[in-house]
Amino acid sequence: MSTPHPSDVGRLVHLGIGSFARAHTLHNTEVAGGWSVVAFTGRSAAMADALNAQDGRYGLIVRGAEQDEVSISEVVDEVFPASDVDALVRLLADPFTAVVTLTITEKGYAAGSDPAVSAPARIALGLKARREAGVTEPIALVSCDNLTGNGEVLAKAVLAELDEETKAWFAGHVDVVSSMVDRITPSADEQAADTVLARTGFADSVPVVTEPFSEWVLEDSFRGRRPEWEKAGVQLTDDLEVHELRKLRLLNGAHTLMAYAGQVAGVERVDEAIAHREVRALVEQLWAEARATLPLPADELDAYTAALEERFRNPRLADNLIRIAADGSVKLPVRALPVIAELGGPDKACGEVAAVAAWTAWVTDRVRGGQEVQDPKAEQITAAVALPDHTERVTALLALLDVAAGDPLVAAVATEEKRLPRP
Ligand code: CS2
Repeated sequence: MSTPHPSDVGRLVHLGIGSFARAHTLHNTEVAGGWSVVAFTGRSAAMADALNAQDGRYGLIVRGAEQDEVSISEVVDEVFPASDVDALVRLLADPFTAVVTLTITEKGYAAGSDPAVSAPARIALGLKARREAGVTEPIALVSCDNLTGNGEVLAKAVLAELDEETKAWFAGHVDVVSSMVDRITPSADEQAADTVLARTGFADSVPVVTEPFSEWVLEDSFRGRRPEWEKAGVQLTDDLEVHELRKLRLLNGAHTLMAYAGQVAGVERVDEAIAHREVRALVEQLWAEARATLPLPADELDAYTAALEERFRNPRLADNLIRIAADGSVKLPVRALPVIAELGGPDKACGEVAAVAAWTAWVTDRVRGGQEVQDPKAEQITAAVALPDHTERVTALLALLDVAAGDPLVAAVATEEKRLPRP
């Protein structure tokens, strides 16, 4: 395979090149320097055509509360559509490839055994080819998705697709690394391309808009080569879990609550949701509950939530709630349900219950209003929402989150749904 961006250090293959990866993991890899990067798209192949047409370059607009900083990234050498399984297999069988990073979203880890639609199944084919090629260099698979223990989830998904021989080879040759990634990256607005052109002279069809804040914490478990991400301020740790839980429960948990409660209350963006008196009160409640489950000092948590609030209030970021509302059936079981369980039930976790109730209310409003819900369980959601009885509908929706009909959460959500702020 040709490497238009020659590197004698190593190659990183990225799966799922959306805006987030370009704002965060790939940007950090560029700052670390020296690595060749080849990327694969998510489901839509359009990003491959768009980026290849501009030699992998893209404009990165870092949008602070007062101003934009604009730079051009040149980290990506080549982009393939996800459907090009042969290209991935060739790259993974090449000893020069030492790291695979993934931003395939939460649902990507449960995509099954068909390599055409499942990244874990494609990785399994690549690892088999790597073993058959006799490669002894270790390769690291790094999950960068919002899941607790994302490395373990990835390992399980890949191992489930491996043949016996490659499974036996896996432990000696593959490191699976969990990581916590954070940088709020909205969908780029229509003016973003003009901004890149005006500031840099580069005509970009796929610019990225992101916030100034960026954090990446990785498990320190690489046996092989990896980019020197420390140069970009990335942290390596032996205790990732606390970083993951803090971010998933405080940032993503509040995001999910605002995404649904905000829209139900009639607002469209994160900055509007956090400024909405009643939605904000729910966020405060959720934070108070989630904090109680985190083994961190109070002053650290105070600083973290204060910083979050400032990030959410960024008046120029224009982060639409609809972006965050996608895939609720896979996000709530990670962000809200474990807190409710750890606190001992719904009556101890009103803010978290509100997040779940806001989801049931939002999907109901949306489907009944004739609009789509983007979710891997969209069909089941539509069927549940058709139930006319209030409790039956809530019961059917919560069943999609694996909450049993007799669970006290069902009654709590049915009650809370009626109390949510409305326009
Ligand atoms: C958001 C995340 O889409 C979502 O559900 O909560 O994309 C969030 O913006 C990132 O995790 C921030 O790092």
